Amino acid sequence: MAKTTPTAAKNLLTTYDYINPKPDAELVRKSIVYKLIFILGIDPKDATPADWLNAAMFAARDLSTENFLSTRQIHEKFKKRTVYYLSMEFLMGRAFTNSLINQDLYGAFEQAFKELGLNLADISEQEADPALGNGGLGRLAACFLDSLATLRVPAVGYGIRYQYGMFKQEIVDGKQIEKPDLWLDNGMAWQFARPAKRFPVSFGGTLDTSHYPPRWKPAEQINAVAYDEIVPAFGGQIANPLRLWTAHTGDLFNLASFNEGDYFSSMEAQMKNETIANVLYPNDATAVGRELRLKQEYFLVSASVQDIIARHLCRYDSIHTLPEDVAIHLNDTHPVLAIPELMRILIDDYYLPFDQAWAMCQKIFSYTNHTLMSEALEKWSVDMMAQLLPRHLDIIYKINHHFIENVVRPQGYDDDFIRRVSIIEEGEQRQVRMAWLAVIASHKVNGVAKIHSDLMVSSLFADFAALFPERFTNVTNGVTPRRWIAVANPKLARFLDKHLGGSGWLTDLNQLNQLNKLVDNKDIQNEFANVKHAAKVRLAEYIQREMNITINPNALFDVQIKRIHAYKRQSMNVLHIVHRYNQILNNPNADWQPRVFILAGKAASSYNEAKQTIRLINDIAYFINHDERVRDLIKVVFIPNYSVSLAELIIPAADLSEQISLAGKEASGTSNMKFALNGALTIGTLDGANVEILQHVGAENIFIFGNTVEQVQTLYRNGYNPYDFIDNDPELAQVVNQIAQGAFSPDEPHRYHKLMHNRDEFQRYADFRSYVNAQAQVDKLYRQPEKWYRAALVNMANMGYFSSDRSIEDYCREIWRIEPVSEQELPRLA
Ligand code: T68
Repeated sequence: MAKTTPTAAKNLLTTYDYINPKPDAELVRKSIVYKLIFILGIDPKDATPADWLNAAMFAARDLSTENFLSTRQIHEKFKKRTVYYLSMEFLMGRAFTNSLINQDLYGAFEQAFKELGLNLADISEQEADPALGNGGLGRLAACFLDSLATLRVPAVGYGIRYQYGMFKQEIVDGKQIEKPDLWLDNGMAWQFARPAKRFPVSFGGTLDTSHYPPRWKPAEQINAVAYDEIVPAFGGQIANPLRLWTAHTGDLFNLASFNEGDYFSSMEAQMKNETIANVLYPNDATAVGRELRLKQEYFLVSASVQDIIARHLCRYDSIHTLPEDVAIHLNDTHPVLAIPELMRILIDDYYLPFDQAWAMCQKIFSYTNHTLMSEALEKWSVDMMAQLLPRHLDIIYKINHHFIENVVRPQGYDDDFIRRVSIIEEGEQRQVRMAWLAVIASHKVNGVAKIHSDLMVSSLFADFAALFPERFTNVTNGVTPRRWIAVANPKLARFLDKHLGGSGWLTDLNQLNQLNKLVDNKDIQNEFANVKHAAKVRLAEYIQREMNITINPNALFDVQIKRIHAYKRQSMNVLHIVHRYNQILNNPNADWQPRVFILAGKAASSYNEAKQTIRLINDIAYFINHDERVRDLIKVVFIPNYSVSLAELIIPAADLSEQISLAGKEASGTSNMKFALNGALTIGTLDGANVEILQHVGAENIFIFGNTVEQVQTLYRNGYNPYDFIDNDPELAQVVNQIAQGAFSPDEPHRYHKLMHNRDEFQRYADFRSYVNAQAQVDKLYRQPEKWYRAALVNMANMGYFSSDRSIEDYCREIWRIEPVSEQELPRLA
């Protein structure tokens, strides 16, 4: 295409003539109305709020498109080495408000809507929240894209455009019901369809090994078609792409059944393949091993690797320069098939010798591990892979052979060691260990918090750390202050602007440090308390409106929002709530600190224990909220359908952040950072990034409790017995018995028997007493507002380190070796 473009047209974009300088409210209003009429074909007098939103999103998209296209030009002109971030999940959250804030257009749009007799905030609420991810891992990817753009790092995100994202959660009679999430139903104005960007992805068939390289004759083929989402930098001229692939029935007639003239069965097979990108697997932290999931993973990486190579060949005429031009990052093991896919293309299509292709791969790939839990480690059966991806399996065997013979054996390791590090796990059913493949192929492997990276090296990857000690590193996670303060908590943003002398903190979060000087100032404490109170009122109104539950904004808001999982111990939170309830009934006239317990989160649809936990929370909420003896001293609220946009509403309103996973199990956590950044105090274990938050805020400003990793391991080693703890703590025993015997489920007394009397894999009972004691400290501090708000300010002041900008700088320096676009490389504005 490019070759046929006339020279005059080629130069059009470099001049920046169209949109810049920045539009005022009048221009914005005209643009919105224009989009409504001429793009959407809707008469303004008939337009619904959703129509206005779509029109406004088109108008806003226009304003970042020039940056988006010129960024691409800069990258090409200066041949910028680029990082490609491959992830099965991107939890971007709503795009509209974020794009207005990042481009400093919020005021103009607000005014424009005012002139139209509409309210920008209400219109923004119309936007669907694209939930193309499960939880922390997907949201981390979204924070990273924001930071990559803002830091002007040449980067492309690659993911899947699931037609159905994370399911919509409804609560019916206390139970989770899953409904499809129709995020595309109102259109998706923010994405560009790229019908011309398509790559064939093949599956199945046979491998003819009588040639070298062997010939893969696939049985099925489908096209991956791109949609590009603009990721605008904050305040800058840069915008990077997030490229999401959909599956389309191809016009590829080289398949067996077409050749045999069996049109309908061929079409049927193709239609089945179109379902590849239909739905996100809602399994957080559990491997599923389903064929469709393997197909999805291959679909993502095959399209992405082909695209990366095509982009490279636009700039360079040789495939050999790929490692200088390209870094590919694997977000967990889900995209690990990119390794054998790149090998396949280099060997089969470019005729590179195995060793040369392998050396290139080892320069190109890096991998982040997000969990040490064995049930979450991806393994694919050799049989399934042989069926679906015979050439890739063949390459994996060759990689394994090369690794064992050239790396392991020469160092004198024994057969037992070799069995442990082999990519192929032997057993009744042979399995491909994806994490092993990732480690062997990558030049860097990182964990997501210090404690996690240390454990990774001493446990999961200990054998590999002996082989390649320099390969392992840590990059502690971070969160973007643009979304988690500017978008989520505008009042806090104004507060910070005022006391930090401008909005520089938004791109240099260490400036929050200056707050340290102000934490004893009573006026500032009060001002912050007012910001917090306003956020609590806003959340209380939502809860009143949506759930018809009245909560008191003056109570302490105690919040645990995250996926429901046994290791995160929502049920330990429940033990404390019931214990507190008992104490209040025993001693109704004591001076109790009123609390609202707020929980939210989804349970994987096949995870029974997590679903029972949701039901327990709701049963207890119903029971306690209706017990008049408790008055307003405890309220329990389970907010349905947790999402990024709900997090934006809840986090600013939290006083207390519950980060209570069993030590050693939560790789990092990222909501812990968002809460502290919004001035909540943490009650938490020495797990994940809590450990580093403690180091940054100081022990007086955080409530740490529970066993350490070492203590947890000792308990396991000695044969952990939950009754050692239940039988020695009468108050705990009372709580366990109440729940197990139906005090909160009188219609079905045994409903929670199993949940309470299981083997307590995550040692809730061992940590219970220490947790309850820490909760008493929380009450005590909250009753001294000066001390509480001082501590809250100290937390905020010391969160600079937890900006995703810092994480991305670490990745660029230590892992990807990527330079951002410099000031000089930016085009000069007309
Ligand atoms: C999370 N992992 C970690 N996994 O649990 C959390 N898994 O500690 C960490 O802060 C975060 O990653 C970012 O590093 C996940 O969220 C998943 O969502 C997931 C999805 C599919 C399969 C397995």
